[in-house]
Amino acid sequence: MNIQYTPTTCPYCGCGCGFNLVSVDGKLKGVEPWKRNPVNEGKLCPKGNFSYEFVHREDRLTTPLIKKGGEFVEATWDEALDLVASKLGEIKDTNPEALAFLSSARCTNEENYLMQKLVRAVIGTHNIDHCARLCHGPTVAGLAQTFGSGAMTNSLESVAHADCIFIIGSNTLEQHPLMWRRVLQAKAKGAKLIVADPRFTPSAKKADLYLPFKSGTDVALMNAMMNVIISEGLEDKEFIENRTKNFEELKAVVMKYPPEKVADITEASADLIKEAARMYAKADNAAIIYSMGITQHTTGTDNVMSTSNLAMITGNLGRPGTGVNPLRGQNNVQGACDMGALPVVYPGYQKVIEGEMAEKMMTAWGCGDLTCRPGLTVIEMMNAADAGDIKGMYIMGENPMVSDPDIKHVKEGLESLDFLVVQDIFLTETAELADVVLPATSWAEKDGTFTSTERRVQYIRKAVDAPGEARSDWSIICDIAKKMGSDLFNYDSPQDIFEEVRTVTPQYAGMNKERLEKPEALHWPCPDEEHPGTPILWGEKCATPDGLGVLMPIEFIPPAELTDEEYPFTLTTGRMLFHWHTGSMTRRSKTLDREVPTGFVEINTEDAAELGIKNKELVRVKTRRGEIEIGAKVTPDIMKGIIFIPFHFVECAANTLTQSFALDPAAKMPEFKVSAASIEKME
Ligand SMILES: Nc1nc2c(c(=O)[nH]1)N[C@H]1C(S)=C(S)[C@@H](COP(=O)(O)OP(=O)(O)OC[C@H]3O[C@@H](n4cnc5c(=O)[nH]c(N)nc54)[C@H](O)[C@@H]3O)O[C@H]1N2
Ligand SMILES: Nc1nc2c(c(=O)[nH]1)N[C@H]1C(S)=C(S)[C@@H](COP(=O)(O)OP(=O)(O)OC[C@H]3O[C@@H](n4cnc5c(=O)[nH]c(N)nc54)[C@H](O)[C@@H]3O)O[C@H]1N2
Ligand code: SF4
Ligand SMILES: [Mo]
Repeated sequence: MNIQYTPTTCPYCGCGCGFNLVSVDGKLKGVEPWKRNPVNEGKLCPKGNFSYEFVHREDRLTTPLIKKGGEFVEATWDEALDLVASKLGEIKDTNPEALAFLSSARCTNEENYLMQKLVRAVIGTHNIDHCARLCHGPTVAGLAQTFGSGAMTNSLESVAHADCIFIIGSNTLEQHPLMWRRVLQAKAKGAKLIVADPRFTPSAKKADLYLPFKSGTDVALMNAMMNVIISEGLEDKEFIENRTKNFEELKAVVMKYPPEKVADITEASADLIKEAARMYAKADNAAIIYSMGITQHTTGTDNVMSTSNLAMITGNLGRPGTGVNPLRGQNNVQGACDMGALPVVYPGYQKVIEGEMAEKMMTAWGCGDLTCRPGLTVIEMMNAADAGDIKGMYIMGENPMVSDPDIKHVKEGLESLDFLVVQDIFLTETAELADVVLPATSWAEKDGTFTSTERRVQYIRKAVDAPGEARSDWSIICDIAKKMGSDLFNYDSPQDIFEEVRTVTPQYAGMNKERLEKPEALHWPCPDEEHPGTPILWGEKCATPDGLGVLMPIEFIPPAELTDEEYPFTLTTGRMLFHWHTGSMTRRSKTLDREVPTGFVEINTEDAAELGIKNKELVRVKTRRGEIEIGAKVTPDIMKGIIFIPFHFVECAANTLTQSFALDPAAKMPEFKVSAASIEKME
């Protein structure tokens, strides 16, 4: 019997926990703690614990598939790759801008790097994006304006040193469990916890102050908190004077938002707003944690900038236990952004519109002309597909048929393409629509790096062989590039690719193999091999041209779709502990699936009583996009007038109901957190 322990990084959330995968005779049997890992110190949440369960599933994709006469037929790699290369080549020769690519926050840095290099240097467009668009796009756009760069300012461990933690729009306990452990460590040392959320979530239940408020009113709420802070002289005058600009402009706006007035907009109590403001402002070190409740709005970027306003006027930046901490979601969404799997930036956030950057990348890659025209974002790609402007799409490791807003519209878009390639580990709802399906290896079957929410770059390591003929994403991309005539994709290993990443990504330049192999790993920016890495950002100055933090005066703008007589409820959507997004992995994990086998709609007890809806009864939820049938979960833990549906379950898909017509102007984010809906009993 051959037993092996392979130290690796969790494939689920951005906390980036480390553990050992245990294999016996080449098959995964379980996970064992990796106690010296500084992120999680041997602890794991259920998803990490059972992360091995989907790997050896019978229904893994094991061979390439080509659709012939409406049916999938097994193909050899040569047949499949020749077809992909020739179809992409055909469309490219007519118009490279008619091709669009979705890269993947589930894949490694090396794979994302190669995908954007293929798109830019071989295809000749910047039409590449990924799920960050539907996630922390507003964080990248918003914090770039206020701090000069958009990433979590502090490390996870740093939060354990806070005296007050303000969580807004994050259900940290369920969605970032090993970050939540740091919150509990701070609480054990006496820190006060404030949670603002329309739902009385498991995280909110542990709060010293729970502040319920209506979805889509975050700017008003935070303006009111700043109104109280400034009116009561609780602001940090020295920090404002020395480290920021625009205070008077900000003050003029927030003075228009007294808590009593904001109580009407937000349905939050004015007294609680005042109490929360005082608690946050009076703490020596106060940290803000936020996630999708802040970003998934047409005002996502505004919401993000409000969090940084709040931190800066109270001087809560650049020290342990402070900062603005957007919790990045997917295991490698930070890395996919860092690698430039975005339509506006090369690796390291270097802008594609700047001619100088194009020159730099042309020299580094040794390729021909690179365009300076920014590419399309996720939602724009789907709209362009529907309009016939995008003819071919390549989707690696995403499942938009469940995760994108307004699924009916997504389906129309994907079906009107001339050619669709999907590269995944399972035959997902999206893969079913493809012309060619390419079987990829999972995280347990390959090497590479992931970058976690705290900008920590960590290795994943191959523990077992891939099933059948499945191949790693990086080697598939290399072969397609070669078949399209490129000689810029000659790599022997992920490490080989990473060495190139370091040369073009300034934040990663100092990360050599020897340094990354230590369990401490490294936080970017790490500009050279002597640099220790940067767990805490903006200690002395921000990354803005003059080093000052920019306070942004922001007026409240209501959500795009408001309730009316026909659709009187505000529908908000999100996630739960045991499931991951479109369920492709967690619903194939028997232990996790047993916990929560299908979806539900949360409705407040009083609302349910008025409509005569009983717990667990099947109800119909409708919006202007469509309707679903789903079981009711009657609970006092959600505000009146709000309903909540987790988006993991295709049979009652929340995204049948959400809308994509209105986007955040800066980040192109749809409004996943607010739709006008009706809910009724079934006849
Ligand atoms: N178990 C599990 N963990 C995950 C994931 C998963 O699928 N499953 N996904 C990962 C990913 S990619 C991400 S991005 C993160 C997301 O992590 P979170 O953002 O924590 O998750 P969500 O459930 O989308 O939303 C968070 C909270 O926002 C609240 N909310 C709803 N509307 C509003 C609003 O208008 N304002 C405010 N302030 N709050 C509102 C919801 O009630 C919810 O409690 O989780 C990551 N971790
Ligand atoms: N209504 C609503 N919709 C939402 C959200 C919401 O809160 N509400 N949240 C949004 C957010 S924040 C996010 S991040 C998105 C997530 O949306 P997606 O990224 O589409 O969701 P996943 O289910 O994580 O899809 C990842 C796919 O990658 C595959 N995969 C896993 N590992 C590998 C690999 O190594 N290689 C390859 N090639 N494939 C692999 C999986 O099988 C799966 O099909 O959903 C968004 N959609
Ligand atoms: S907290 Fe996140 S990274 Fe850690 S085990 Fe759970 S899912 Fe994995
Ligand atoms: Mo996300």
